Amino acid sequence: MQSFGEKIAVIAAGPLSPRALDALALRFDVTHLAKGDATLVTSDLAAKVRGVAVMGGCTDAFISALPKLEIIASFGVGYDAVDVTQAVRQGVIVTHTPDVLNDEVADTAVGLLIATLRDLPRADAFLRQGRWAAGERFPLTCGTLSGRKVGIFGLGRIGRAIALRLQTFNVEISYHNRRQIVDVPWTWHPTLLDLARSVDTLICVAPGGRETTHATNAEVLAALGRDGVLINIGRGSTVDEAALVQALRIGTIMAAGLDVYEHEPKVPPDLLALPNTVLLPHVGSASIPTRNLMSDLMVKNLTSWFDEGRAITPVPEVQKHALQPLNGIDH
Ligand code: NAP
Ligand code: 8YV
Repeated sequence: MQSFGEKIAVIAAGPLSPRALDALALRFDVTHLAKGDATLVTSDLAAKVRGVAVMGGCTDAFISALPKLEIIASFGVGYDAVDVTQAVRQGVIVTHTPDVLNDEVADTAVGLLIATLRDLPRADAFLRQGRWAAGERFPLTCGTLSGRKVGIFGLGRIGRAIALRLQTFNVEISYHNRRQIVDVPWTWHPTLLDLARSVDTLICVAPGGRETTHATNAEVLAALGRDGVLINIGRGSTVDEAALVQALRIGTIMAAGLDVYEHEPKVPPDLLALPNTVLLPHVGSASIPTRNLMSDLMVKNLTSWFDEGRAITPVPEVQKHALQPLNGIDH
């Protein structure tokens, strides 16, 4: 039983920033765990923890090991690593950090697209190696953004921000979502394969999870054609990495720019060895200002839940439960 003035016990799991940990410590009795892993939950934690702040995953076993748990505040907008099914079963709210990172991730996506088309990392390396100064010329690139047909897989918050940026370039834009959006000027395609057949550049910014696993497969890649470029800024699981390696190796598509991978932080050696890839270490949102906004929103979800009885940014699956029951009566 919690006595007056006693801090609520929460677990901070994963590599959360000092800013997040300090903010949590002001308000809560915090135990920092390396990750959301059931084997790290002691009986003392099981008996008292009511909230979790997490960067990374929360397994079914971890959630089940915390019978008093009310809320999981996840750092990041994508929450495919949190077992929401178990959370819902246990009546636990899950929150994430949407919107505050849209601009950063969209900027990174456009930067990655141009870097991939124009071979910018290799041009930088060429200069640093002294080859320009020594009289060599960096080869002209096959790729150019101008005149491309860009398809966006996942025209949500971030996808729209990418499309709005790309509107100012000389490109055609279309997209695939499960549902057509009525208030956008871009062409909708009912399947990802239809989209891929009508474009030469595919930007994946769809969430991970069962429904999108390996959605970008060999057939989709082949449909992009020999000038095809794949950019993945969503989740690594949405692309069949083995099929991508093969498509890049034999010239089925021209190039790929990736920020996310199937088994992070592992990147297949085959992908590393290919010259027609630009590979980033999952840095889509990774600026200090944006990570601070994400961190603050994660913490606010916890404080709002315990102070005011409402979560600020619950994930869609739990939205109807995102208010605390009043006097035992559910809303
Ligand atoms: P969002 O607003 O929920 O947008 C996701 C879009 O994907 C929606 O338009 C949705 O439309 C579509 N979608 C979902 N499931 C689909 C399916 N099975 N088939 C086709 N379309 C589908 O999410 P967001 O805030 O833009 O974030 C998108 C994702 O980006 C996150 O989930 C995360 O994985 C990733 N992300 C990566 C980074 C990074 O650092 N690289 C940073 C932030 C986010 P419908 O519901 O109509 O299908
Ligand atoms: C974060 C992300 O890097 O928000 C997301 O879905 O992928 C990134 O912004 C990630 O959540 C940190 O774990």
